[in-house]
Amino acid sequence: MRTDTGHVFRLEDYRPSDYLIRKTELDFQLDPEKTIVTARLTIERRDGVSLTAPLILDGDELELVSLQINGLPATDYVADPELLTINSLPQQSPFTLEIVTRINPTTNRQLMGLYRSSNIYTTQCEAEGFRRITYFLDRPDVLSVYTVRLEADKQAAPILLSNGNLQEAGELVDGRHYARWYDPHPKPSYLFALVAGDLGSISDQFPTMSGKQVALNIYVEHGNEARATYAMDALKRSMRWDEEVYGREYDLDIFNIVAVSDFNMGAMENKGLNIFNDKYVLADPQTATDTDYAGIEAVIAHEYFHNWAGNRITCRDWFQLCLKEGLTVYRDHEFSSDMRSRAVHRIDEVKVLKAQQFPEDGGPLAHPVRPKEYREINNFYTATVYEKGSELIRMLRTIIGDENFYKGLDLYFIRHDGDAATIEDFIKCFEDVSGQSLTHFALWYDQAGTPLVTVTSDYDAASQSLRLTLEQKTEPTPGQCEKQPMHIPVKFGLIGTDGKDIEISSSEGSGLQGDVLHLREASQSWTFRNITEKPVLSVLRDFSAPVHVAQSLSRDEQLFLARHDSDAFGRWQVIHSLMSNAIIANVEKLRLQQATGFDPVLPELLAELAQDETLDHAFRALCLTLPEEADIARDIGSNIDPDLIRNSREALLSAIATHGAEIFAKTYDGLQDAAPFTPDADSAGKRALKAVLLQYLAVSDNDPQRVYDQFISADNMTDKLAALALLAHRFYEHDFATRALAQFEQDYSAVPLAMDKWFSVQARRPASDALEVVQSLMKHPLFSLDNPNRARSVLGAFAASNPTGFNRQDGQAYTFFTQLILTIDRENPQLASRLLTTLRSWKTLEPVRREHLKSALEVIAQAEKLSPDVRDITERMLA
Ligand code: B3K
Ligand code: ZN
Repeated sequence: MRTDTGHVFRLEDYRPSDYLIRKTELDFQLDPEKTIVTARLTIERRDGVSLTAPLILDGDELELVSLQINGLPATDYVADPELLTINSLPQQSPFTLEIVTRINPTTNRQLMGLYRSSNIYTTQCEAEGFRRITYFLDRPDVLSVYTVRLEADKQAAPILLSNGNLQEAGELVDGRHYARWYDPHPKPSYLFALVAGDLGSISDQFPTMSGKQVALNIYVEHGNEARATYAMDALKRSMRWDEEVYGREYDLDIFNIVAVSDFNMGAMENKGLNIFNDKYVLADPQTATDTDYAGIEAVIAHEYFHNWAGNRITCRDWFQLCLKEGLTVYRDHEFSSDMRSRAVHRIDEVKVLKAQQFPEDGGPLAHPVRPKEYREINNFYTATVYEKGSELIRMLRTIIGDENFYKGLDLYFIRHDGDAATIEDFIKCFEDVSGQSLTHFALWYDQAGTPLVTVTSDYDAASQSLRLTLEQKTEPTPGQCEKQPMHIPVKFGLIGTDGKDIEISSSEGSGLQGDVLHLREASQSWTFRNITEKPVLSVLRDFSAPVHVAQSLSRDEQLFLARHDSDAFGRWQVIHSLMSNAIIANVEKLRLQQATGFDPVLPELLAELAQDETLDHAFRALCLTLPEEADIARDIGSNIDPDLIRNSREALLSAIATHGAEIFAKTYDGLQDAAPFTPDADSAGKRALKAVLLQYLAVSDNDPQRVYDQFISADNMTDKLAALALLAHRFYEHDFATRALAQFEQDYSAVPLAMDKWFSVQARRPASDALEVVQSLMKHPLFSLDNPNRARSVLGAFAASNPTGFNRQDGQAYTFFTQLILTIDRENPQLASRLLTTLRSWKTLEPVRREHLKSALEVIAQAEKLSPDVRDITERMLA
């Protein structure tokens, strides 16, 4: 294991490398334990660099076999597993270097570099995995043209893939064969990939906008071919969409995707050879839920869209990660919104942002969208860089308008094609096309924390005017005490008593543009004239900026917005706040041991929404879904007692269920569909509504029969899993729960992605003995810490999605979990540190739990050997 050097990398220290690698020719003699890699590099000394400047190449656990310079053995060098320093180099540039290394793909359990997963050789190089294959200038601003020759046993590895186009393939002696791939597009080492093994595939073709035929292949384990057709369809739709919306055409003859089962994250955008966690490729109605289908569509699109945003234009250094990730998340969100319901998708995006990014921004791991320093770059593939990064692109578009947004992107794609660029380069393109300074907006990239926007309004009936004041404040975050006001675009509307938006054409106070208020100062006011009646204010429509909003609306105003806001997001948000506030009010009562109770207006509103045929099913489902316990904890903010939150949430659930029982049953029955399963958004919306109604009915029935019936009769995984979760969480002592879990296990024991769901459902069971449940799940023959999906399905689900079970007051689950982090860290530091970040909000817990968790984190901090990944997260969390 690589141990921590404590080195801090700083953006301000960036300087270009002394040498460039123009050409990279790689030869792989693939062998499970002893793979020999020969790298022939054409190296150029940059102008002005001293002839005596050493060439320092990165390595990681490498074994050097030989080294030649211009065809002669090198003598003046120092090689250790982490670094190759060559002191004497030819004066003449360019020169060639031939480096031979030996690596062991089988023992590589970090899943970085070249490794074996189910007998398939595969790679993961972003961010710094290429240095585990050969010594290299392993940094994104060194772009090189790659030729890759792969050689392997033909029976064990009939398929040999790398980036670019296939140049040549053939048979060799002793049952071996080879293939040579050439990628004409210069690329950084993190985009290198190879795959070799015995795989099945499906193939298709895509005619590009200029009439070129691109061969498309998706490689999967034999037997899974039919489960890749949805991914293929999503790929073709993504390619067409990128042409139609952004004018971006694919640039190779072939596009390959490979699905592997051991993968640290979702997928990887290697040039022409995307490698995927099979979770984001494989789907059929029996094994994948609607969420899985939507995830496949989004991730296939995301990786494809990187071809321009990331591959053709890459990042100068890893501090600029959001340049490719924020933009690509934005593009995949837009794609999914075009494929599905835009309003529903926007609500889902915001739910994820609030659940993942807000706690990050408000806790010890807060960092700017473009961090200024890091110790381990792998820890910065965060919700802040990705999701908030995408929100920044969205705000940019709101600020400069659609036309300038597309013009600016066109300019960016032309001006920086083939570059390793920075955020400044990107912003400049939009300044150039719009003629507008974006200096103030760009602060969003450098300032961490979620601003709080406080809204106050004052209506004066005599002068028929409304004065609106917005104030902003951002709390200090680690390393950033002083915060400056940001440029916050706030979409808004004024709604009249008839429920319609009042037209606003002008205001006193600068920064009104259409329906957007541009808040730039700490405090700004606007006065609107000719407002003939007191309007209800709808602010931050469409969630136009990633901020918290504080606004005191009366209960009647909230109910009015819940019924009349023309902005679907605004409507959902206000319903969500009504629910959250009701639960929080009861938490306080429970804390003081006072009697609880709910105002019946909320249950009435939800019953009304459930049967409102003018609203689409998915939207109704979102409105009827109570905030999660973690959402409520975030709204409370401190002194969190997860048991009180759960009890209070259950009480509201029960009040809604009782009040709406009849309507919910009627609506649920009306949704029973005889048509065969299709994964489209409309049908998925119906299933989502059915699932939330079934939850209320399970509570009001207080009997599992209806749920069990759905479990048995379901013809798809979405309906089946919704029922299984209700049985396992609400009726776990009932025979139906035992039977359903056993049936599921029997039916799906050969389908790992479905078994992940079975493990996860049980790890999320909200009960006092959840820890024991988790411990027994880990003894199951199909459990393994080596497979990241499986480890996450139990440990990730337990820590992140079982607030009462995980936060038991004696702290035992914390000790258990942190010990496992240490175990996992020895094999797979990225998985360990990712799991550890689920504890990022530990400081918001009530004192007893907080102290237990602190002690558990301190045990990690004191461990003798820690990876840089886990050391960094632990120390930042404890700081
Ligand atoms: N770029 C990869 C993520 C790599 C993570 C490295 N620790 C996937 C993506 O964002 O598309
Ligand atoms: Zn990405």
